[in-house]
Amino acid sequence: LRVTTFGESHGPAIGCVVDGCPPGIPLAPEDFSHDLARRATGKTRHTSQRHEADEVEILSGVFEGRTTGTPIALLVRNTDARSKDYAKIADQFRPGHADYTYLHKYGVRDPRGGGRSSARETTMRVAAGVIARKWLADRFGVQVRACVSQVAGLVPGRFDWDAVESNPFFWPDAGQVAELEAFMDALRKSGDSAGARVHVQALGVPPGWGEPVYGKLDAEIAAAMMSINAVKGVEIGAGFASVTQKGSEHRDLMSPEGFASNHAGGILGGISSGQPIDVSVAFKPTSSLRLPGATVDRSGAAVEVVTTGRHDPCVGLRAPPICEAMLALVLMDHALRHRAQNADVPPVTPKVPGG
Ligand code: EPS
Repeated sequence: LRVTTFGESHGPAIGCVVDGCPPGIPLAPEDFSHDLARRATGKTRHTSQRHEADEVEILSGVFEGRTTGTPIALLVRNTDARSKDYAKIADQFRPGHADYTYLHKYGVRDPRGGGRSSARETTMRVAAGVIARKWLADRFGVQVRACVSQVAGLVPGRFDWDAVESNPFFWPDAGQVAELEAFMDALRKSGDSAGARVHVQALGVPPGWGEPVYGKLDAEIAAAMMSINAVKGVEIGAGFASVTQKGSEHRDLMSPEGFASNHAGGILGGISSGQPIDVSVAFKPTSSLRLPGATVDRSGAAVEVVTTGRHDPCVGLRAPPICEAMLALVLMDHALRHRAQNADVPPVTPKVPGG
């Protein structure tokens, strides 16, 4: 499975191509609405106030409501881009923003907006992910879900997956929503931004998906998460906490009833173990701030930059659907590869713990 996106935040449209998808999957434009709405801006006062319709047009790869096996091209037209705020900073670099490195790479500055470094690009990752989620659920019963598990220093007091979709923060503790609202209101008023952590999980992944050395499942999940704008860290299972664990604590004991813990995050030796796949993703505080900051302009002169416009004070709050999509896409890719390599392999013994 190969996925690429195209388009800029302030261009006429954004889109993606999903190539290598099996034929016969039912697919209609309305299948995308739910996940795109979960990711969208402008739904609450806590996100960017840009209002995009985010309507998906299927340009290819689908005939009479089913995928044909040919490349699937999806298009979303930009309907609410506003470039005037960017004109003011067209010759300046935002500290902590990719506009500096993009210019060094390409020698071209697109002054219309965030371009491909804008979170707008993630719309099409979510759209592509819809296809993978559908296929994984129908074929294998695999479910992918995510929540925000930290905002700045705030962590959930309790972890209830049922609470996640009923508040604007994808937050697993309904009792803390008022506190988060107050935090976000104060943050927005201050002109500053905050980081966040997203926990993304896949349930029902059978054991055996992945690769043992090159293209390990965890390596490809980490690469996929790291390719999302604003991501600065990825952990699988216990992640960095494994540094201070003893082997006797970290190992997940097994019995005929199943695994006693999941510090491995569902992946052993680059291959799924059959346990839930647990991934934690760190989103940096966004760099487009109303607070003045020291920087340089294109000529190298010292200037002070102030970013106005419609930006997210905490872009991680919109990230759970994006992380779900990336995890689903990597899993679908590995499921297809596994099927190709193991078509003739008889059922596995020993029995899977808990299976
Ligand atoms: C973003 C800045 C704003 C946001 C955008 C993310 O867009 P722009 O300045 O490019 O118009 O509204 O998010 C979206 C438009 C979206 O659909 O996610 C940024 O700086 O990342």
